[in-house]
Amino acid sequence: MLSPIPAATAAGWRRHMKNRITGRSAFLALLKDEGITHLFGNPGTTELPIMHALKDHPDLTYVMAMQESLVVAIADGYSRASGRLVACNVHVAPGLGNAMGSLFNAKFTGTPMILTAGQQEQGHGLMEPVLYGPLVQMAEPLVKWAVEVTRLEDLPRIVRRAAKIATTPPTGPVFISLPGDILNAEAGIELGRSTRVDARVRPSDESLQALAQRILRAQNPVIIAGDEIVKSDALQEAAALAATLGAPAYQCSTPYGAQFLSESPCFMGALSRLQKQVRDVLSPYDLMIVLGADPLRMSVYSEVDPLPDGMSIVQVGLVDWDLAKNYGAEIALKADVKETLRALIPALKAAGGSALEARAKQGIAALASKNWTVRRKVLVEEISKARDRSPIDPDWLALQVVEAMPENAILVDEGLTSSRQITALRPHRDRYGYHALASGGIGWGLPASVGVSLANPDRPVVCFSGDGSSMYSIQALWTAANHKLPLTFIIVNNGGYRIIKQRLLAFHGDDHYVGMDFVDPPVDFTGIAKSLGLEAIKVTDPKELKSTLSSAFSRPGTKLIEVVVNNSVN
Ligand SMILES: Cc1ncc(C[n+]2csc(CCOP(=O)(O)OP(=O)(O)O)c2C)c(N)n1
Ligand SMILES: [Mg+2]
Repeated sequence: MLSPIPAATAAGWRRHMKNRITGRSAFLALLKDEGITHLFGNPGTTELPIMHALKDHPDLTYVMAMQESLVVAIADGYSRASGRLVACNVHVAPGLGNAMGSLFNAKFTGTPMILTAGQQEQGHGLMEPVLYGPLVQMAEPLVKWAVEVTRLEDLPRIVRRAAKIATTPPTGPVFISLPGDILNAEAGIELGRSTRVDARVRPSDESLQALAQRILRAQNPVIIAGDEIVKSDALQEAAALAATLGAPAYQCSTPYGAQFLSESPCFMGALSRLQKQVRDVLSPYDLMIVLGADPLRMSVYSEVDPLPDGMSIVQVGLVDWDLAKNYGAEIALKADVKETLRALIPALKAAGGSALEARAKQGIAALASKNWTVRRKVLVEEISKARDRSPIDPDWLALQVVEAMPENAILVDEGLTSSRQITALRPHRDRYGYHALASGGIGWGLPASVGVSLANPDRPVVCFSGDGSSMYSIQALWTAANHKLPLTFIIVNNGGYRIIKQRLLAFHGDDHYVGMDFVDPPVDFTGIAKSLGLEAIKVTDPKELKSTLSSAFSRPGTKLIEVVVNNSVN
């Protein structure tokens, strides 16, 4: 005869019997409890348990994209335009492989993302069936945490921890491998609870005072603004700091969001990624106040160092990897940008008094003839000279798009050479109003705009993309049409990789452009769009541009406008 179960164990047993749930359903229930409303994915056999369980979770919207790099980029766009945790599911080793470029991008921007992949059943994997691969090792270099679930009872702890890690600053993607036997098993398990770590910390009083004093000692400070201004919702505070000091503010050299209010009288635009130019821009200043940024992240090698000799740095942000990463800082504070500024500005005012006020007034007056707003006016006049040019001038196109966009629209930008002026033309007014390619890995824009739109159903979205970039993930058009998104794609057709040609010419003095044109045969972008279910139109005449854009932006539906532009290299 079996010995009787002790009372405590019996209670636990009864609870387990009551809570019996499959791994697949528990996984979706856990995601929902972590605030997930959309699961972005591309299914295969190893994901079938999840697809099967979706039936029991009708409140979770599955968004299908036709390749895994798109799945992750759509999720990325959703998170960047909402600040929310996102979840996406890809197909075992080849699907994770396809997703890597987009995952690289999500790592670059610190996107809070739970990426999962179905995995062959444990044990079965040992026999090396097709599709099997070391998923955890594959994902590891690009995520904050990568893990495979080996027991169903560990699933809740793993998903809870994954959500917590992804959302705790420095935020970023995490990866979970989900073997089929775990998803299909059933057990009585507790789902636990969600935790969000509140990391909105302020520096100590001593550090704040030291920072205020150091800033007040500077003769000529300059502010460098980064993405943590968006993440911590500090646009107003950052503009207030600039106004308090009368100091110019630049976006850092990799600006990929609305990281400063463009119409602030102190805003000067973004730093470029040309070392010599950045050095020249920064050389009049004696203190760089870095707000939530890797300030001088560059692209192409140069012998010139972008930081002028003798420049001092004070830096604030939660991404501690970026604090003094390349250049030592006199003061480096691991703290929330918004919270720090909320305490710093009154401290500066109290310590600086009327002398600071007078200095600020002078500083703002000195910037009045060269700030973003003034430069915009000059630029508009300059670009407008090309209004009748045929083929259409790409800068003129950018200006027309900016002028035709509805006030509340969101711009997604992967326009490469055609959007070089777009942030000098369109002001950043809210933190989710502008999103651009960050890491340099193209093919992000089209799918990201789908995610941006899904996250902001009440705002029209405009995706401005180079023709070359669009072809890395053109099937994003289908997902947009499938969800009937109020999204307009503008494809700038210059028939090739203009930026690569420019660089071959500039760096090698070579104008023999091999593999940089796609004109034989030409790509029919309107044809592609129509075949994927969109309304599409091609514009070649500069006179038709304005009316075509206004008409597209004023009507509902997902559309593509292909604009043929001048394809000269320089
Ligand atoms: C994933 C990836 N592959 C290749 C490149 C190299 N690359 C950078 S820009 C570019 C061409 C972009 O062409 P397009 O979008 O048409 O813009 P354009 O230069 O014509 O303005 C290429 C191939 C890259 N950055 N990322
Ligand atoms: Mg091109």
